[in-house]
Amino acid sequence: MFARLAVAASLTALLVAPAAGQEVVNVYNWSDYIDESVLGDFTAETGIEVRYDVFDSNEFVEAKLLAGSTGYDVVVPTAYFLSRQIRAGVFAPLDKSKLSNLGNLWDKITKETATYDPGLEYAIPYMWGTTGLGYVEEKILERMPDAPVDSWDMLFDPDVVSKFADCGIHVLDAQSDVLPIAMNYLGLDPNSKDPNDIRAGAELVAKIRPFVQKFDSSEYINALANGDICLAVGWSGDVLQARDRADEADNGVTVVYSIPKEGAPMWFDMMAIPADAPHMDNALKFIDFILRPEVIAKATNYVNYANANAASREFVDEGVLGDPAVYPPDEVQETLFTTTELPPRVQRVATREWTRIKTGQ
Ligand code: N2P
Repeated sequence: MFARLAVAASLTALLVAPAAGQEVVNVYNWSDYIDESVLGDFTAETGIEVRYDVFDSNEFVEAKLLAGSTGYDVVVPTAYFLSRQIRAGVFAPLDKSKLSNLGNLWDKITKETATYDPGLEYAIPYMWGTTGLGYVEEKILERMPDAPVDSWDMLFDPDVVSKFADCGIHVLDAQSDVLPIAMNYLGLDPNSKDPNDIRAGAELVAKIRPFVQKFDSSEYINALANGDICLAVGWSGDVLQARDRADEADNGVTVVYSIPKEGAPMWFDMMAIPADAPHMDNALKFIDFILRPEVIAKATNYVNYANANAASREFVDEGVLGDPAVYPPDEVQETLFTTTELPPRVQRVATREWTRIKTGQ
């Protein structure tokens, strides 16, 4: 019996572990953020196996990175978090001589990411997007035919949001998105570092807390697609993936993504290499592969997130490239805002407020 178990265990090990001597790269990325065939393509070409893990929270990744020895070779935090992680010494500077495809990047986006990592010294933009509203049209209109779907009133006006509590509302568990959205709605600077502004934003969110079913950053994709919830504060591509899943299921659910007219966050997720990465060279090969126009276009076509690769445009499906929810037109872009990290003292206020909101206190 013992011997049989031991054989079974070693067989399992064979299935998950790479063959002796096989090269690997350990990648840690957001959930629902790649076409998995991209990983297979990389292995087929390089012989390097991709071990791919996913997360759905910057705070969670940051805690791991700060503790060190993650074993990851490539990690994809949001630029807002990345800047302080760079300062904390978490990442290795990129050896640009090994990134032959850098020239494909889109300067419009790298100008934005320069705020967080000037000169792309530590990180390369992977995808970018916005944070807005996802909703199930049928359920919303049934409850409120003139629902202000182009406004954050959907979330912050108690007379409006209360109408949707019964069909299910999820809000991202991401304070660095939700508090600035609330501050912006109040007419405050969404990038304010004033603790009083943070508290005012938190107060607004706390008021609508009773109507929120769950703070969640990944389940809402399927929940929207199945019509299990009717409203979410979500990330652009996630909501659009929900839309596609509902279309495919042909289940009578129409999912729509809206960038509210008052303005919404625009953010950038960046590929970086931990300073203690076990397979530094493979990490650079992986990042350089992702920088190829046809590779990142394949990912964009699958996840409905805009990338930062100008050369990829000719490989991005017309429907995706022309979708204003993926690549917002200029007049919408003007309403978007970016934010930068809070000083530690203010961050502690935000973290405390967020916990208070989530626990309903
Ligand atoms: C992918 C979410 C990525 C957006 N599911 C968060 N920056």
